[in-house]
Amino acid sequence: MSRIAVVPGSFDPVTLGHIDVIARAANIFDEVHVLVVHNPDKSALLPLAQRVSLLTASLRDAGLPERVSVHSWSMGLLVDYCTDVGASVLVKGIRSQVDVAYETPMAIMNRSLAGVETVFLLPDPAHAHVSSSLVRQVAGLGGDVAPYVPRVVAEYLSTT
Ligand code: COD
Repeated sequence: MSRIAVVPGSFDPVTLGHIDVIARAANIFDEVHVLVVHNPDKSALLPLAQRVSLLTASLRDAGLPERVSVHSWSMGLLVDYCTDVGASVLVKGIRSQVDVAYETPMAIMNRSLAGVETVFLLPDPAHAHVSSSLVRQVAGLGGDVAPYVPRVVAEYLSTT
């Protein structure tokens, strides 16, 4: 039986930290659905469709296999998406104790709601300080974000 994992996120925008976690997930699971989720707690910089398109181009440029696919979700619980596509695992990246505190209650809730387990992956230390919010801040203040994001994202941000 093929094991499907979902890697969810806001990806606003996708960073090299995200790509690292997605590549690690692809090394473990048969199929990986990278899910761009509308997070009502955050006001997004990029529209959902733009985030999907930058993520798709970034994964292609990173040479990830076709069993890694990009989807979007804005209709309710994350575990409903997992149930719909037959995924039993969510994959999250853990950069710090702050991520642990944020992700732990959600992981327990998702297991309780639908039996979906969460696997936490540790990042490459080279990307552990990178977040979409810092990238947005640096780009907004005119700094160079090229070391932290895929090439297509750096190009996109430099023209907006
Ligand atoms: N290195 C490693 N991992 C990283 C890095 C990095 N540099 N940057 C980000 N990550 C990880 C994050 O820890 C996270 O796991 C993932 O990548 C996505 O990060 P973001 O910032 O794009 O996305 P978030 O944190 O805004 O998450 C959005 C979600 C919708 C996934 C989240 O809010 C969530 O799981 N919501 C649950 C909705 C739900 O169903 N709630 C009810 C039951 S809990």
